[in-house]
Amino acid sequence: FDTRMKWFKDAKYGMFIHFGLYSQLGGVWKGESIPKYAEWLQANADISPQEYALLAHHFNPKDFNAEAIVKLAKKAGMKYIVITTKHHEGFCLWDSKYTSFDVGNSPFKRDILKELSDACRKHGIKFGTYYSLFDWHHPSQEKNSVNKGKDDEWPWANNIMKQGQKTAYVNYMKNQVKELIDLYNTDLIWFDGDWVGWWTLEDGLDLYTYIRELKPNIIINNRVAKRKSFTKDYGTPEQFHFDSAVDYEWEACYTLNDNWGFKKNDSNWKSPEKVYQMLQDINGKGGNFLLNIGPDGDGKVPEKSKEILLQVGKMLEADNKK
Ligand code: JFZ
Repeated sequence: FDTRMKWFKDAKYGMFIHFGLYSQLGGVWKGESIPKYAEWLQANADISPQEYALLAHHFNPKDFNAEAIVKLAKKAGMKYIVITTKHHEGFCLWDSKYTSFDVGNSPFKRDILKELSDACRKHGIKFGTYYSLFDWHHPSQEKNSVNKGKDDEWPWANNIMKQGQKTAYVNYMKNQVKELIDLYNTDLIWFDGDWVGWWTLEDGLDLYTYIRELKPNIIINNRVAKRKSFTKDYGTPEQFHFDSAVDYEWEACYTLNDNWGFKKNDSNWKSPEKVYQMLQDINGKGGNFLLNIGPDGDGKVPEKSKEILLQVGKMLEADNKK
C-alpha cells in the first residue's frame, strides 16, 4: 500500500470549485441564455479568444471569502478542496509568470489561491488544483473548424494543436504546474481534457513523471493521461457504474445542479437526501465523492448550495454520534 495515497483514501468526501471568467456570465451571453455547461459558454456561444479575453478586465469577485468556503467544506464533512486554477478558457486564477491572461491582470489583484490554500491548511483541509490540458486561449491551439462534429461544442472540445507548437505548450504547462507547487504547495492536481487528439498516453506519463519528481508525495488524477489506459494514481469515472469495489483508488465527481460553473437559471438542485445517498453509495464502493459548487461572478457561493451541503453535513454528524 502506497502511504502517499493514505490521506486521499481516508478523505472520502471533497469539495470541487469551478470558478473563472465564465462565473461572471452565469450562462448568459449578450442577453441570451446559452444552453449546456456554463463553463463551456465560450464554446457554445462560439466566442473568439480575443473577444472572450476582454472578460478579464471585469473579473472582480470582491465577495470571494476563502475562510468562509473552507469552513463550509469543513462543516459539510469534506476533507479536501479542488479548485479550477485554469479551466478550458485558459484564464489563470493566480498571477502566473508565464501568461498575462490571469488574475494579476484583472481589476481583482488578490491572490485567491494563496487565500484558499492558507485557509485550507489552517483548518486541516487538503488543497488541490484543477488544470485543463487543452486551452482555448493559448496561441498554440485553435478550434477545430474542419472537424464539424455532432454539435457546436465539438470544434472546441477537440481543438487543434498547431504544427510545431506542442513542445512550447507542454513547457508552458510544466512551468505553470511548478508554480502551483512552489507558490501553493498543492497536494493534488486534477487534470482534465485528456480526450483531445493531440494529447497522448506518452505525453501524460511524461507530465506525471515530471510532477512526481518535483513533489514526490503529490497526488495526480488519471486524466493526466488517456484515462482509460492510465491507472495511476486514481481513476475519475464521470458516472460510476461499478457494481462492486474495484482494486484501485477512484473518485466520482458530481455537481449540485446541472452545471459546474455558475449558471443563473439552473435551479435543478439535488436534494440533501439524494446527495447523502450518493455519498454512501460511492463510499460503500470504495470511492471518494468530489462535489462541486460554482461561486458567482462576485465570488459568492449560491445560497442553495450552502444549504444542501450543510444539511448533508448534519446528517453525517448524526451518523457519527450513533
Ligand atoms: C469536464 C469539463 O469539460 C467540465 O467543464 C467540468 O470541468 C468537468 C468536471 O470535467 O467534463 C467532462 C469530462 C469527462 C466526461 C464528461 C464531462 N466524461 O468522461 O463523460
